[in-house]
Amino acid sequence: MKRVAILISGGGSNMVALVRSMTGDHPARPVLVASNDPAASGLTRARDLGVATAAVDHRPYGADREGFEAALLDPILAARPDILCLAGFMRVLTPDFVKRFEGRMLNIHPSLLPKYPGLHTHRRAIEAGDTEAGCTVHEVTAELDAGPILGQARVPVEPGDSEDTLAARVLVAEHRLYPAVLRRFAEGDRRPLLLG
Ligand code: NHR
Ligand code: GAR
Repeated sequence: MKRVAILISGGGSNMVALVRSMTGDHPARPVLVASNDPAASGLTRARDLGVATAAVDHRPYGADREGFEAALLDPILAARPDILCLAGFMRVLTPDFVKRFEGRMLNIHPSLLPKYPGLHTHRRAIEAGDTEAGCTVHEVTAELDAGPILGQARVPVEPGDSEDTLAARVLVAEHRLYPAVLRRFAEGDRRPLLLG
């Protein structure tokens, strides 16, 4: 059985989708949900689902990303994860942190990479006049949102979409895509999964 730790920063709806998927004949189980924000509502949702949680506030560390990551690493290493899933995790990770989990760390990003790495993806898609948007699960490498693609799901951009309406439609696709990719990844299958 693979052990999965999930890093969040906010509401954790992707985390909930991942945790709920890991039952029965699934090859993995959730062992930890950790957040850089002690107030993240996803932590409460994780506890309600019976998953251990940890919080390390990044703010006292200021520009000291290594210090923050060293503190975050303590509960992660104690949980002995085989796989680390970023799910709405909002802190860029240093190359040293990424190296520790090389080939074992996934992220879900709310765009059809390689389009729109980084932040404000929905605004950028609408401003560009795109008729299609979506989400990508990729392996995390030192370079932001640039690791090997493990899966993508597409959704239409509707006329009159705002950032919020598009984000909500993409989020529904995220909840389908991420559990499907994690299951395959835990089984050792890294071929890209293309949905919708
Ligand atoms: N770290 C590495 N090295 N590589 C990746 O691919 C990563 C990563 C850390 C997070 C998620 C990512 C996304 O899916 C992710 C992928 C945060 C930022 C960011 O600029 C950018 C991309 C992602 C997550 N964060 C600001 C920072 O200074 C803070 C922004 C905020 O708090 O709102 O870290 O989009
Ligand atoms: C999701 O849309 C995720 O793709 C995005 O934040 C949302 C988190 O929602 N991630 C990023 O923007 C990473 N920079 P959730 O907390 O409900 O899963």
